[in-house]
Amino acid sequence: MEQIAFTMQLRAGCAAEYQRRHDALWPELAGLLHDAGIRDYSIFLDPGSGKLFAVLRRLPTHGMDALPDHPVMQRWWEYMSDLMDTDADHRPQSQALLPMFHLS
Ligand code: RM4
Repeated sequence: MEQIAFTMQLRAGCAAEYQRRHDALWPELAGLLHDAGIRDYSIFLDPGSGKLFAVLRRLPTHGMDALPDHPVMQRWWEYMSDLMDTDADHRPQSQALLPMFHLS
């Protein structure tokens, strides 16, 4: 399985609410991400900068590229958009990270 990582940007003062909403992640969103081949998805926060660090594994057959077109994904992004830096369509602004080291 491939592992990828990316960053997103949380707005100041939004950490507790961001965590609360993820603790109550919609079952239909969890199912959507799982069906798209995503596994072991974690998001960490750098409290000083508000930078969110996301890391996940995905199956070789993953369907992540189609997620932005899915209504549940779009609803989640709109729901989260008051907490995060987003594009005009509510998609969180994200920066892909380059793998530099791995020890298994
Ligand atoms: C984040 C962000 C990501 C989504 C996760 C589940 O707040 O919206 O795009 O994959 O939640």
